[in-house]
Amino acid sequence: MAPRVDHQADLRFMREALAEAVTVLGRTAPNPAVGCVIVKQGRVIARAATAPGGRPHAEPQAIAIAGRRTAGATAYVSFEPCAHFGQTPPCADALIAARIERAVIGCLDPYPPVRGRGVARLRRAGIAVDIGVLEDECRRLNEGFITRVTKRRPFVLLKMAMSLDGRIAAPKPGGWISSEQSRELVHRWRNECDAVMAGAGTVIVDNPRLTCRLKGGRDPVRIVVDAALRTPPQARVYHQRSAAPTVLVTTPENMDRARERYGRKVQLMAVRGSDAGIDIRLLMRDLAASRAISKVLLEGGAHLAASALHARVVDRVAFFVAPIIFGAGIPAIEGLQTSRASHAIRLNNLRARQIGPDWLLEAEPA
Ligand code: AOF
Ligand code: ZN
Repeated sequence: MAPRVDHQADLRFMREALAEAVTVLGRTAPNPAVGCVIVKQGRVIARAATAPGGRPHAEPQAIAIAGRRTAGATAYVSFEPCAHFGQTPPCADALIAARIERAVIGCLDPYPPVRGRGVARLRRAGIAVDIGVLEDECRRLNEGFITRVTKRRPFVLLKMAMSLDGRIAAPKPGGWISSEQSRELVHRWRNECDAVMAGAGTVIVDNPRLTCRLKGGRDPVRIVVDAALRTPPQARVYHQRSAAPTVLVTTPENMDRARERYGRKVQLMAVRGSDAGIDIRLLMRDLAASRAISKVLLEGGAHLAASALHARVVDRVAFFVAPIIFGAGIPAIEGLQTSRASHAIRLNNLRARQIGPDWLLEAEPA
């Protein structure tokens, strides 16, 4: 007999599985962040998330916590249980061996050895499977992993803080544009992204640290894109005490000079140039392939933002607009050479929410 389905309960327990996954975001590379909650007779008997470093996966940990009580239980998993023998045996088999009666899955895993096969394996063993509970949230949580697997590059979130008249800096340094609340949200993003990236101009003007200053947070890899080696070696980003490295990206011709100028404290990466400097599409592909970086927080400045938009590697923009007018200074995006509105970069699904005194505008390039 098929188990009784309670949609309200499904939503509630999937939300709990998502909450588990959120706690390990940014810590499970190269694997996705997955949450698993096991429920019996309406009660949660175990919960787990993918371990830091990606293994063990969420499901076997939850099964181990539940022990013998898994027989006849329902497993809520935010991401399709794996079906392949990778570095760990298939989670689908672990659920089958645990005699789970029903599995509720947030979204499918696009990774080719798994895609749809986890579900098929469960169903073949007689487990009732429901797919797509809180699907959008589950996909969004692993948008980094999904983008890396399907597009072979990281998901790129372009974040900028600007005045009401679209400036990201006044002519001279000093003072914040966005509010403390907005800046705290950015630190939450740094905590969850694999890497944070900035261009040479931003490093020169703002001298950012690009670390995560949240309690309990962890630093992303810091990436500075500096084709011409304009950033000063004493810039703060090169002198952080951090578990994560700073990576300086420059052209192959500049590698020797970079080694001399910045020493051993930074990791160097050579990426072939386009006419304007670094080929940003190549850079992104390389970050995904060589470092398993799934999600990049691109924090400007104006030129790097323009080349990322131009190269069509930006997946979402997040613009913090502050109630302040400059009438001078650096525009948010510079160098696209759009000659008329019909040639502009269009975005879909523009939405706004208030963050303290600022507004956060988010949209996806079409
Ligand atoms: C799950 N549960 O918690 C995670 C999964 O190399 P392996 O054996 O660790 O397998 C890696 C793949 O497993 C990864 O690419 C992704 O498709 C999936 N991740 N699967 O059932 C989990 N993190
Ligand atoms: Zn697995």
